[in-house]
Parts: sequence; C-alpha cells; structure tokens
Amino acid sequence: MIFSKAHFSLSAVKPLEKDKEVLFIGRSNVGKSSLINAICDHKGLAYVSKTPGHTRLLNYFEINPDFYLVDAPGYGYRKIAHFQDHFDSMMDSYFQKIKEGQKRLVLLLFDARRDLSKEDWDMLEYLKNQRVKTLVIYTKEDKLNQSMRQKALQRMRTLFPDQEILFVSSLKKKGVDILRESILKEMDIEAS
Ligand SMILES: Nc1nc2c(ncn2[C@@H]2O[C@H](COP(=O)(O)OP(=O)(O)OP(=O)(O)O)[C@@H](O)[C@H]2O)c(=O)[nH]1
Ligand SMILES: [Mg+2]
Repeated sequence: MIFSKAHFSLSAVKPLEKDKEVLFIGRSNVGKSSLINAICDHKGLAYVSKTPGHTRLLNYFEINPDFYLVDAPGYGYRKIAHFQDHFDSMMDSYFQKIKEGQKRLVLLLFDARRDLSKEDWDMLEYLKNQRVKTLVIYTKEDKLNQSMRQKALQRMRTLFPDQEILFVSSLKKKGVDILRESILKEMDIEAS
C-alpha cells in the first residue's frame, strides 16, 4: 500500500509547494491528525491530542518524493492570541502559491455529530473561492447512533446536494479505503 511508506517530513509556516498535496482542514479537534494516521495505517505518525489547538504549523507527511499529506492547524480555537490572523495568512499564502501543473486536493472535515459552526461556514465560503477541489468529510462516524446518523445524512443532503461526501471513522477505520482511492484518483497516482 502506497500510504504505508508515509513519514513525517517537516513543519512549516510557509507552503512547501510540492507537486501533489492533500491538505487536511477543519476545526480544532475534528480529527485531522487521526485521519492521516488511519490513511497511512500508522498510529503516532501525526500528533493526536485531546487538547485542541496543539498544531500551529503546516505538518508535511511524505508519501513519496512528490506526494504529501499536509496537516493544517485547526481553526475555531480562540484561546491563542492572534492565532486566527496567523492561520488566515498561512492559508492565503498556501492557496496563492499553487502553480500551474501542481495537484491539490482539500479534505474539509466536519464532526458528524455537530451542526456547522460559523468558522466552518466561513471556511466553506473561502474554499469556494480557491480553485481547488474540495471533498467534504464527516468524521467520528463511530459516535453516531441510528437517529444521529439519519439526522446527519439529512443535514448533509440539504447542505451539500451536489457534493461528494464521505463519512469516516479513524477509530474503526470506516470509510478510509474509499478515501484512499479518492485521494489517489485526484492525485493521478496508480494504486499499488
Ligand atoms: N471516537 C472517535 N474519536 C476520534 C476519531 N478521530 C479522532 N478522534 C479523537 O478526537 C480527538 C482529536 O483528534 P485529532 O486527530 O488530534 O484532531 P485534530 O483535528 O488533529 O485536532 P487539532 O490538531 O487540535 O486541530 C482525539 O481525542 C482523538 O482520539 C474517530 O474517528 N472516532
Ligand atoms: Mg491535529
């Protein structure tokens, strides 16, 4: 499996501008780092924490020399002074620097149990204005009971009628195979 070769490359404030990158975005604690670990089948690859706001930089995980998974800091965590400004300028610089021929995919993560927050809506709007394909991912699927699942599905169909959406559980490894396939397809990489 191509993802099992993953290793931590480095933390950066500025985008590294690799050929192929998958950027994981979502509010703090939504499960970005856990999902990277599940995709790469490697616990402890990305730092997972119960305390939100741990990650401040872009963390690059190399799958092969031209292909990276990028763990972004979580948004919506207000306890760190000036963090939002830092985050906004980091994102602007990330999207502005994308060059012709470079492949990018954004995975926008939402907690399947919650309504979208103001910051989630702002991020959706922001990403609409970037010319990068975005996949919406609902996380922590294992925490849903039958009625929550119905509610989440309904909400999802109303909010994103035309959008490809995936439910995942990093804990139970649910939806992870399908997500790997989508990533490889978008990055134009043969599964091996
Ligand atoms: N039950 C369950 N818990 C999860 C799942 N994914 C993540 N978690 C838990 O959610 C918490 C946050 O997970 P992280 O992966 O660190 O979240 P993050 O989005 O990287 O958080 P920040 O780096 O602070 O932005 C941890 O306690 C994880 O164990 C999941 O699929 N199911
Ligand atoms: Mg994290």
